[in-house]
Amino acid sequence: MRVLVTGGAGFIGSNFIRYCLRVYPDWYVVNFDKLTYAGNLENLAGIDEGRYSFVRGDIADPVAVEAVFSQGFDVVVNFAAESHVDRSILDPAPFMRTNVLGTQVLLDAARSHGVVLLVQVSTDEVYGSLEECEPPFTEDSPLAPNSPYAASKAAADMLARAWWNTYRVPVIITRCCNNFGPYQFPEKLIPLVITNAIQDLPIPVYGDGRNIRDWIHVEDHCRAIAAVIERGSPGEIYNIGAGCEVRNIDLVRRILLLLGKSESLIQFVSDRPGHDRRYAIDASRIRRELGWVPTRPLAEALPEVIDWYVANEGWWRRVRSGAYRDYYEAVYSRRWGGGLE
Ligand code: NAD
Ligand code: TDX
Repeated sequence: MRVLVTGGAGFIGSNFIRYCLRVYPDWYVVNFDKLTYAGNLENLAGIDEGRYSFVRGDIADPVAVEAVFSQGFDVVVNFAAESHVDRSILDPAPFMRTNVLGTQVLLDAARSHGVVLLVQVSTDEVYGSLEECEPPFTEDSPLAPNSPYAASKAAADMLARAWWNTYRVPVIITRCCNNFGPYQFPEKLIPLVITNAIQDLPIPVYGDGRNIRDWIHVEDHCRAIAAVIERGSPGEIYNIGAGCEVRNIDLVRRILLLLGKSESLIQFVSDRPGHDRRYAIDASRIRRELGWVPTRPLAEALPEVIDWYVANEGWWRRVRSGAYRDYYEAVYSRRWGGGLE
């Protein structure tokens, strides 16, 4: 099977590519990525290139998308996005271009090339925020996005719905909760806390720290997307979650404890504007219909993920210092010509 993965140089996309090449010996994967600040080819270093290749390009550029689609694919998985809520508050424009316009360009290409399936990787944030007493989000919960990021992802979901209903483009939307695992860009909470704590730097906790997130190991998310590809129904939406709800402050304290660091590193800072209080996902549909179950709960997997960041200090130090851009330059210009923006 030929699979086009967009955004495969980011956190979840790179884990998905590694997972697919390991588990499916008959899958051939092309990674189409713009290499924004979040795209890091080092995330895929050492990968066997017999069944994998990289194409640099922008999902919002119809000419580049047409060129890559003309290679011919059965399945497209769209991970490409601007993904950080704080950045969307500072500057929403790139979120609209990539997350909304980019999805439209991919849907049009999927339509004209007749792909078998397009998986639109969405997020629980499209449902907005829950009170502590409310039940978790189901696929039927109303969309109520609160940040520019969440609004752009909800808009993309609406496009996917419309392209299915109008043109019968075979699209499936997945909505996953907060991921953790190796290769996560250290602007996100868990790798930020781990890498700051290792360096004895202050750890910023927004507001009162009592916001709740529902955490899933990235490999469980990847297995869920693979299950959707193999057994999902076009036109459907599948929530993905592992049922591991934790308050931010409790998570930060647990990481500090596991690293043997002092809680005095914690600094409460001003809250994120429009900060969603709680996310929680009801994943019973994907469990029931596709037989998927999460296997790496936060409590068990967190120590191992912390160990990964401890063992891969060179990786995150190059990301934090910006030196990973040099790796791009060296690899990119040697192999594909041209430089970075
Ligand atoms: P990430 O920011 O780590 O990676 C995004 C990747 O997309 C990068 O490699 C980047 O270079 C690429 N990209 C950005 N704009 C592009 C464009 N215009 N054209 C081509 N490539 C482009 O993000 P992530 O955390 O891996 O998230 C992947 C997807 O999963 C996103 O769609 C996100 O909304 C969704 N998601 C993430 C989480 C999470 O907890 N991280 C949870 C649920 C859903
Ligand atoms: O420094 C911080 N301090 C802090 O208290 C950071 C970066 C975050 N936080 C809080 C904000 C959130 O309540 O931690 C929580 C998690 O924050 P992020 O890691 O930025 O994730 P979140 O905003 O929940 O969004 C993530 O999950 C859903 C991903 O970034 C999205 O791409 C995904 O769709």
